[in-house]
Amino acid sequence: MTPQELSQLRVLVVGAGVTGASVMRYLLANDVAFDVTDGNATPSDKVRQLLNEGAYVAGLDEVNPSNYDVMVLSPGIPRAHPMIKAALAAGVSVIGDIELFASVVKGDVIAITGSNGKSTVASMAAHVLKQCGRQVELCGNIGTAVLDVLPKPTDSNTEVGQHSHRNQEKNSNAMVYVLELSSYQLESLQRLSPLSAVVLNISEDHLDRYDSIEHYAAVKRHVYSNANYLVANADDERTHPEANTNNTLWFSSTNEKAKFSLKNLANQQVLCVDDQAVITTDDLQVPGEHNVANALAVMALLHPLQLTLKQLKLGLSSFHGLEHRTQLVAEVNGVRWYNDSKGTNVDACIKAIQAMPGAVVLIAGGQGKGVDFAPLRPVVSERVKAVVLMGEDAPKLRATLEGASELFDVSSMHEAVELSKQLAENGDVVLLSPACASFDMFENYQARGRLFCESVEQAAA
Ligand code: UMA
Repeated sequence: MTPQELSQLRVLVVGAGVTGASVMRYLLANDVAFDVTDGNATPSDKVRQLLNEGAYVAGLDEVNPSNYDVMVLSPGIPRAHPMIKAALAAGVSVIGDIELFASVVKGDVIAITGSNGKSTVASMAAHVLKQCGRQVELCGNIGTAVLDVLPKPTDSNTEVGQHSHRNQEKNSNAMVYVLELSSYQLESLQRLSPLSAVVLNISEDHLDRYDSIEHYAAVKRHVYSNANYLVANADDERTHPEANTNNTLWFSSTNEKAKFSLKNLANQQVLCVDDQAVITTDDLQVPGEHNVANALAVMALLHPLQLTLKQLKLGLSSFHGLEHRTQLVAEVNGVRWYNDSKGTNVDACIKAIQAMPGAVVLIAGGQGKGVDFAPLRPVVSERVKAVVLMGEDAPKLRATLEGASELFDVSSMHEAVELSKQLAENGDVVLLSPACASFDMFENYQARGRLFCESVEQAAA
């Protein structure tokens, strides 16, 4: 829905967080009138300034859906919310910010979703492109709302309001938008036409919002609709598109027959495109097998942009990983401390433990989002000498892990770090990888990771 179309309609922005504020800025810049609603009783100063002449409806339940034609829904608010259900039943269009972005974006879009690794893959892809001198915007679930990176309507050489990237003459320096998309964002999306799109993997997550893992996977696979190239993980069936066409690009870290695969060449593990070597695993700067799969996914996603093998190698070998993602933060008295605060589900936590170089003292817990922690048990019993538990779902984790390792309970990050310091010996690793969301104790996973790093610094002093 373009700004021109929106300006004829009665618009409500639902949610006034990062997404809502960016939607308001976009509507304001395009002269579209709107109202806003949020669960907060009063608007923040920032929201008040953006509101212009619109109304603020405190509480979603206070909204009368028949007052609106279109609602722009923030991803954290479920479409099953009673007010949204009533709006849908009354024929109101309920769209997300990605839909607004899709209707005006010019340039190539690369869309990335999956349960784990999406921020790493999106950042790695953006890094490789930047190393090649391409203009890149990295946005979406990773933190910068997509509408905030679009050129403003007044910027020269940019006509916002047309949907046309593929038919345009190709310009090697056209903008590439690398989008990290959550399942929540995909729920409210109809017509994004990415150049390439991937579902990296599927594991249990967000089962407080979906009734089954199949339902969650189907929402993720929605990213393939209208994609020019469909990048799929041959090792994970739930990522496979419905039909395998010439435009499906397969990657695999276990099957050498995949187009993008890991091959054993002259006793070296090499990431390849068909039979052409790109980079050895030793030259990747990010640890663990899952990062081999992430790098293969990046190679497949960027394939349509026709980078040279040398460019790919240079980009991949100079990517050092993300903050809060198996990030080595300190080494004190032979103990290495890793921050994996972004490990917000069970699968991410398992991968992080497996990527660690020594016996692990694990700090875990928070909001488990209704998932089953049982898959953690084997790896904890094999690799983890002690688990320090915190947060809302600590009792549930304790019940699952009882007998698999030594278990301890703490009530703050500071306490978790102090106790871990006593438990870890020379050669061990202390890993914060909570397998849970952070919202019970922190503003977000970044705040949790920062407090961990600060506490480690204090403990080391
Ligand atoms: N709100 C309500 N009622 C609700 C839920 C929220 O009124 O039931 C209001 C809150 O008062 C708040 C606003 O809605 O004012 C927050 O909206 P939101 O929860 O949609 O979050 P945003 O601030 O808009 O941030 C969102 C993403 N958050 C979620 O999807 C939960 C951010 O992803 C994303 O970076 C940002 O848009 C920009 O695209 C974060 C996330 O946690 C990292 N994502 C989840 C994940 O990765 O697991 C999906």
